[in-house]
Amino acid sequence: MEYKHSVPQIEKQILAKLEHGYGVGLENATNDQIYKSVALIAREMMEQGCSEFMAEAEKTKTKQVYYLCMEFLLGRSLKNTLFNLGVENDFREALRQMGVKLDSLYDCEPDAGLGNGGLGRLAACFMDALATQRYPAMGYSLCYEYGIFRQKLVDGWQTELPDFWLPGGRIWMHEIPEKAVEVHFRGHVEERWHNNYHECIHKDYTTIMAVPCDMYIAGMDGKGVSRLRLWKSKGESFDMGLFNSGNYMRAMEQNAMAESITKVLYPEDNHPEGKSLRLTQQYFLVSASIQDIIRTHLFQYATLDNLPDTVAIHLNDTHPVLAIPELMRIMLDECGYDWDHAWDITTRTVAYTNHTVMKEALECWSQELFKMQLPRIYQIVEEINRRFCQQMHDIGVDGYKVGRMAPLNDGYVKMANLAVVGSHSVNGVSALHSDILKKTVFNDFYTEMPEKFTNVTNGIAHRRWLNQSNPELANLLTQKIGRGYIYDASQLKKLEAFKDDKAVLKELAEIKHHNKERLAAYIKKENNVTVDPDSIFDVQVKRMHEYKRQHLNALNILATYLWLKDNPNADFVPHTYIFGAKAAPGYYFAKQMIRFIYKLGQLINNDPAVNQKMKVIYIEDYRVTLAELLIPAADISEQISLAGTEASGTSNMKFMINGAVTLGTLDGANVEIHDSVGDDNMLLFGMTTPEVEILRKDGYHPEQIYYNNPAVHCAIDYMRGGVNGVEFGDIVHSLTTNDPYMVLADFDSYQKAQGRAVKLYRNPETWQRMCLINIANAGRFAADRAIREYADNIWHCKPVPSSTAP
Ligand code: DL6
Repeated sequence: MEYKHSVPQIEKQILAKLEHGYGVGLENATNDQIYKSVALIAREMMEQGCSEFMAEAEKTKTKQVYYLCMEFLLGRSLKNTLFNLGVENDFREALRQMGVKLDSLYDCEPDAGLGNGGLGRLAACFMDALATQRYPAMGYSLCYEYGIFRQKLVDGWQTELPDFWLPGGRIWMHEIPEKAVEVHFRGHVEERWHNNYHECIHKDYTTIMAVPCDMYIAGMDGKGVSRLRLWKSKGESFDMGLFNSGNYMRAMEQNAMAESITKVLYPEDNHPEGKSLRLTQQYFLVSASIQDIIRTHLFQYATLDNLPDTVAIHLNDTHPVLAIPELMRIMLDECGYDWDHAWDITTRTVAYTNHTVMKEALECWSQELFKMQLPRIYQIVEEINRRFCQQMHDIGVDGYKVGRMAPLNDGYVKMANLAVVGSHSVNGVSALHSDILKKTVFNDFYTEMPEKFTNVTNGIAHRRWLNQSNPELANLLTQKIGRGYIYDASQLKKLEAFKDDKAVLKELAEIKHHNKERLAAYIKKENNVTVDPDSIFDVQVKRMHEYKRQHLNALNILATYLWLKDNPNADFVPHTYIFGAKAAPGYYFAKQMIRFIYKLGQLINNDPAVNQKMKVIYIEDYRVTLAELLIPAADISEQISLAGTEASGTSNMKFMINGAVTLGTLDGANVEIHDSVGDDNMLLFGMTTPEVEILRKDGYHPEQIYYNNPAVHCAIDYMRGGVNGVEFGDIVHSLTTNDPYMVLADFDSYQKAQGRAVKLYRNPETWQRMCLINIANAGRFAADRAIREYADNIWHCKPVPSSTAP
């Protein structure tokens, strides 16, 4: 597919879209109309590219990847699309000639915030890597009308506003009503013998229609394009019977209930809501997707016997795990397979990735609720459970262990157990995390079926997070090491040859400074605070969660502030601490953490005794588009979770590739970052995972640290008295009594690492060398590499052959 058009052709296309879509000429068009016209051209290019690519995949019988995930945190699409299709400059020029700035159109696009954080952003990065490497892939998710809420801080307290993104986002979607499928809920199952055949018939169910709305993600140079199919819920049809009998409200209600399924994204990260609507969403996603997959497959092959050889279905976390019983249901009830054959096909087709070891994040559903909502699926899960337990007993596994592994236990459906039982592969998302899974969460399974377990360390779409977000740095890299790294991030390693090149180090410093100026301007506009681009930009952006320990960072800031008040003439390197994070709306403690940081900012930013040296900024409504502004401007990347709690982290990789130095614990993928850059190029601190375990076992007493560490003592006492007029008793109580994430235990080590950072920063050349070494070693954290590992080791699939692929 040729995406290139001449500048006059582009101009003509835009004018045509304006006229046909909005009935306006350029002179009367709003920026929003121009944005939508350009977006539509870009979408149509991808649509065309995608159908050509899929046709090639079909012709060559290339194995297809289906990636099921409740979240795809796409952010904006316009810049990514124009960049990847290699047409950004031509569009920029065409628009310039029309008197329009392309960058101002970028700002018209809302973020597609169809996810909470790392999990959803990973899925989006993977779509890019799949397309770039020409693996035919389809993502499946839900078309939430409201994405992740917009965060508004009211005197530091998070309030949530609805994110109605569709007015600006719908332009990227192609709704295909003729491909809608039915999803059945509730009702009951009748069993009967028919022609010597045991039949299960699901009756009196409620039907919800799933309508596909397709989006596209172009790979680099557009040689592959991934499709993301988002299901929108709709009532079966308007019930005219009810309406005509005067029951207007009931008729309306039924439709509204159906549409509520995909109304809003659940805003919990690492902590699922056990609400029935969430279970409904999960089944709605998997039933529609599995039906769609089977329909497509049967159309091409007319049998499901070869499903595992031609299709890989990937479950991103446990949220879409009902795909396993759904696939079984269709094979048993609709395609006439017997259990053993259907089970063999299912387990060889499905693979599962775990994304968390947090106990509270392992999903369980009450059997009662499950049975009522999904009676036929429940029967199938019961049978999976019965056979699995039988099989384990038969090979002599002890009863307690079988109980712990069972998909049904203690009145609950245990989704992670169902995932492991029904998949051929289970992976964690960093080396450490995969190891922890084997040793703890899935140890019972690991000892019985070790061959299922593997690791794929996460990766990021480096073209978005480096080339598009940090174009100056990308230009420097291209000048020094060529364009190869754009396709093969491991080539970033070539940059290491410049680690002692003073001119290159100086250029790196200048680029960082420009990015810091850009961020400072944003902070001035949004927060009305002036920050100094010559100060250290120390950034922690991610979801607000106790295990991520933003309060460790904040406690150190408070201790530093108190110290500086006592030592006003100290030689202090100016420091700007920047935070951005949303908390789950019902997570009260996390909301208090936000307020603590916000109040700390008010205290420090308004204190003339220190505010030329320290600033604390809370960036409201952190989202993908803001990450693209913040990450390239960071000097220090805060990755300070308690060892053994963060599965991988991916912002750590984004910061690294933008030349920030990681100040972090040996947790998640930080361990591999440390392996890549070594002690000298990372600011390591804190306990290791085994040390955390030992301390827990031996008995952890945070109050002793409070009494013995003067900096901790002063800071906590200050908090007790109130920070800018607000007391934070819950945080103080938590830290000094049980301190579940061992903030105080790691405090001293954290403070020392901060001290080392400042010392190193004082010498610009030393610091820039560290930055350069981080960039040069970030290649292994590309999503392209992660996808190749999934393809080679889990999905066993190959790219669509192409004579022109780079
Ligand atoms: O794997 C993507 C991302 C990891 O980088 C984070 O470390 C991890 O916390 C996150 N996990 C989740 C789990 N959510 N649920 N359930 O978001 O996954």
